[in-house]
Amino acid sequence: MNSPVRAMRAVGLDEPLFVGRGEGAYLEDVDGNRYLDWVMSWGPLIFGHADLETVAAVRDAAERGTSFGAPTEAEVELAAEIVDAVPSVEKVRLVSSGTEAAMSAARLARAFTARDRILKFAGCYHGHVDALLAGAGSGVATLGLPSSPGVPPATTKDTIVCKFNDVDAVASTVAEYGEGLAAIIVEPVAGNMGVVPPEPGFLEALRRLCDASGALLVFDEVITGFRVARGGAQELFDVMPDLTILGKIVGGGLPLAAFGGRAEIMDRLAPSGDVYQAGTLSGNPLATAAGLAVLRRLGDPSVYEQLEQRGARLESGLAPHGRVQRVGAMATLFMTDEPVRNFDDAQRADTDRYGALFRHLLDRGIYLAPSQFEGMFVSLAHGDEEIDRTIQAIADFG
Ligand code: KE4
Repeated sequence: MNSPVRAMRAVGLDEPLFVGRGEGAYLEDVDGNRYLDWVMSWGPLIFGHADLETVAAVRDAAERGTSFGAPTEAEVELAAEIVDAVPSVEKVRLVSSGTEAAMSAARLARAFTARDRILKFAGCYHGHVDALLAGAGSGVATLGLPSSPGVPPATTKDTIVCKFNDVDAVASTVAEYGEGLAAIIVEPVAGNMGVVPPEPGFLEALRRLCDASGALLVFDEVITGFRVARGGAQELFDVMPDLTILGKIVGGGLPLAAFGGRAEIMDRLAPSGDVYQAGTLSGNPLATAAGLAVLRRLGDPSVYEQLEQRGARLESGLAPHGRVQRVGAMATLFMTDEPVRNFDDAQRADTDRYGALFRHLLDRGIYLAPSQFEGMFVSLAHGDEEIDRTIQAIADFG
């Protein structure tokens, strides 16, 4: 079990799915059972499982070698695709996971501002970086307490945790710590407490507060990047961060993530600058081949028109069965009738009922995220048939 959420304990199972293969919107487990997949590897597979162009590109790349530890043209081409797509990104560094991208972006922000404090939001997840595995305390804005054993308090003492969508909490935190604040890091559309959109003005307020305090605004677009729009949430909401973290779709399902932003910030990275960051498999040729095979097709505007149509169809079908929250091709059906504006709200959802829904659907060959606090990831492989079948099965749950 190489990542906890896969264990399916959050939905009351002690035997997780073991997958044999994927194809389009479907998974097949090792016993030959077929499932309609709404997890889609947690977001990377915008064209579905075993997408023919991606598989062919990876196969071709593998025949030329799997890793060189030296620059390749594909890395430059993928960087160019990212710079072309993501409005605020002038330069980008490729890494191997979202965690590595977040860790590196945090270090870069601290170096660039010569400050240590980082403000994050309860319920937002940026990978298992020690400094960002900080849970919220009881206060409006609390100094981060380690949210896992093995994270020394010293590494989270400079992490401040605020409530998502709470502009006043952020403003008071900036007022108190402004001089020492290196960055505000946020999922511009939260996906790790279930899908929680930013309330109108929230992202703009973060931008203003960063400008006023000299802190950098970091958008963690690992999920939203290339999903809610080709240019991610920063394009959709027209709010420009100083640094952007990308993952999932950018690697086409292979281990590739990235962080990027203004050239004056990115130039601080070694070898051009003095901020150390490195990786044996950074820009790996198989991963860049997969990323390019995907990103090169996202310039077609019909991609996002289709994703929006399918997302809207799913949302309207789910609406009678709980609180649906959606942005583009990411959605969550919360087991509550109340709006979910932050992690406290999300935790009031009936997770037992969600677990019962998960098991009901799994028995009917439909694989929902094995946690209430995750999303449904619509892909271009999910057609009306898949959507309508899912809606009917949820209606049958009652
Ligand atoms: P990875 O290190 O797992 O590649 O990325 C970490 C990460 C960073 N930022 C955001 C917004 C993320 O959602 C993630 C990882 N997402 C989870 C699921 N929401 C990955 C699934 C898992 O942990 O197994």
